Amino acid sequence: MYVGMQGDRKMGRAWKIIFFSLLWSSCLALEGGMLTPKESRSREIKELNGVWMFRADFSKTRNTGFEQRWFTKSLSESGPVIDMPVPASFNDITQDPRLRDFIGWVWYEKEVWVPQRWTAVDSGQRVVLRVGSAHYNSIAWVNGAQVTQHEGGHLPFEADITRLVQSNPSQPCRITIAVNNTLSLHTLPPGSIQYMSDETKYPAGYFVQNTNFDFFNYAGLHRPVLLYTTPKAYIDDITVTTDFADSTGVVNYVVSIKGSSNPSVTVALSDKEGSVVATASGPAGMLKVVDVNLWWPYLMHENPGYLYSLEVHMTAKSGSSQYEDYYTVPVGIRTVRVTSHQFLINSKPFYFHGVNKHEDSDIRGKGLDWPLIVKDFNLLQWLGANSFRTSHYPYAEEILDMCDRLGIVVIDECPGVGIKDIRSFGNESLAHHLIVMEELVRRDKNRPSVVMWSVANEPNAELAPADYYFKSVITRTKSLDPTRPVTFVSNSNFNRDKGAPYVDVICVNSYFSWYHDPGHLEVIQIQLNTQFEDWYKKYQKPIIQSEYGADVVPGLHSDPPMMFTEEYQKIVLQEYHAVFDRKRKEYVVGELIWNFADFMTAQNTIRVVGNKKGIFSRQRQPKTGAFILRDRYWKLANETRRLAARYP
Ligand code: GCB
Repeated sequence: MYVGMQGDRKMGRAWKIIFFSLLWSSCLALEGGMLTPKESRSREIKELNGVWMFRADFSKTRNTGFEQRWFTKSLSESGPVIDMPVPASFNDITQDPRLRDFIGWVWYEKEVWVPQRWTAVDSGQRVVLRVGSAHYNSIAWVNGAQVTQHEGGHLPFEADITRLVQSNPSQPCRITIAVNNTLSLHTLPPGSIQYMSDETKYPAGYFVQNTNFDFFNYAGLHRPVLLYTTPKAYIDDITVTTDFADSTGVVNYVVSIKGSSNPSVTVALSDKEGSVVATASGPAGMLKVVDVNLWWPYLMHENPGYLYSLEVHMTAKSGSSQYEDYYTVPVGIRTVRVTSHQFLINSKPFYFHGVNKHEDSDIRGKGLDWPLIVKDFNLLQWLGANSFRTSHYPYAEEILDMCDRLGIVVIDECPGVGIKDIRSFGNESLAHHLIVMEELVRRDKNRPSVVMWSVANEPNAELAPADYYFKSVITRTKSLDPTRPVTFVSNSNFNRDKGAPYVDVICVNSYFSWYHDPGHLEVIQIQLNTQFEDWYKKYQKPIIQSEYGADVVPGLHSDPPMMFTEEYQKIVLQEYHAVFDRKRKEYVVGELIWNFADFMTAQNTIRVVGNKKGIFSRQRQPKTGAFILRDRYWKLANETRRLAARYP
């Protein structure tokens, strides 16, 4: 194989990446990996989705469940229970407004038979309980014994429950999960409880939860809960980084094994047709792929989202037992790089023409729902969107799997939204933010669709402590993953933003003619132009317009346009687009509409049953803005492809 001069240099870079990957796996503070549960020759899964027993602890202290130890026996024995679907938010399932707006501990329980072949003491299996996400604080018990606790929604957690299920194989296994949606100044997102002590106005003990973010604080078991097995010695984590030189692809891998001190590891990379294209042995190494099919974004190539499969095979001996484990990870071979004015994927300029989303829908709230997921990807493809930001928290792994396969590019955002209070910039908050970034990187590090991490949305970045705070979070994220750029999304003044010096790409939100100069469409172009010039002159970094838009109550019309009508949103979009078209020739590298679809918020005077800035309604029907964007995105896609063809 001939790689050539430039290629040799790139191979040097590849070894550097292996080194970083090793460093990366060694500097993680979290215990173990968090590989997505998958069936294989050596692994089985049992999904626990469906109807669970449920009770909200309406007691004054919200603490009765712990005082009465509800986890020690069936929930139905300690009081009344209702049916609750999992996955789903609990808020919109019943007709009870107290449950919709509930703050405190809710209790879920499910009894499950664990197959005998898992529970036999000599089965050689581990049994793991996995929760895809639960908002916000969670504690899980199995047969009354606490097995784990986790802080933070949107990211998975798990517990090895082998001993518990093997010690009682003749009984069904009782899984109890308590979830508390109370936010504090040190949670992500932050929030605070306000007690109303004036008894002439409020009932005794009355409190509300205040937040600084614009979406409903849905809670519950939001993503699948499942049991899965691995052999006792098993593949705990895999880290893959990729590169290419000319037509040769490079896949660097690091595998970590648990349960054995001298395992043997082999890896085989297969193409889409299932033919093995490279093999290696050992826990870390480099694979070369001749005539590589790169992973390309949707609409940038006729074959986007090309995925190889890396099958990792481990064998290990422990005493007289022999263990074997298989795990397959999809691999998209691609590079990401940022210059002073471009965002490069596979060395070609990439322009983000996409959306911001929410995990949000009628009835389910933030619960994972396959029909909704597939519908949304159909709409994204119809729209010609090549990207989205996971505003304002990590989305389900199931969604990111689709992005990897379809070539939809992702800015992966952590739940750092609404960090406004100065007390949320102290050490306690920072320590938690670092853990969350580590959990996020650990979960999504191998995904080709993820091209950038976003550590926050619209924090109060002008405060003095924001400097140290963002320097720490961004530096840490870069050390966890040296292969991807890092950003956060700002709405601060360009001159006073203390976090901006540390980001690789400037992401700016603005709502000209909406929150500023409402009703004055004529000021958009001049203000947007000034915004871009200010940021670019100061930082010389590529800029993404990470939010812009206007609320529309579907079906409201007015000409001349008035706020909240379809015509008004249309003109806002067109005025923004005129400026994007000038600036994308210079340093603007993307535009993400706020928002893909209408979504639920807390009730207040500026929201009409939720935020209506969607270009689709909450039920995913298009507003006029969707057609404006569709025309534009398909045109932009053609241009990006033409431009890519011109690039070496
Ligand atoms: C923003 C926020 C987003 C809101 C949006 C709005 O700047 O980042 O969470 O929903 O504005 O519509 O107000």
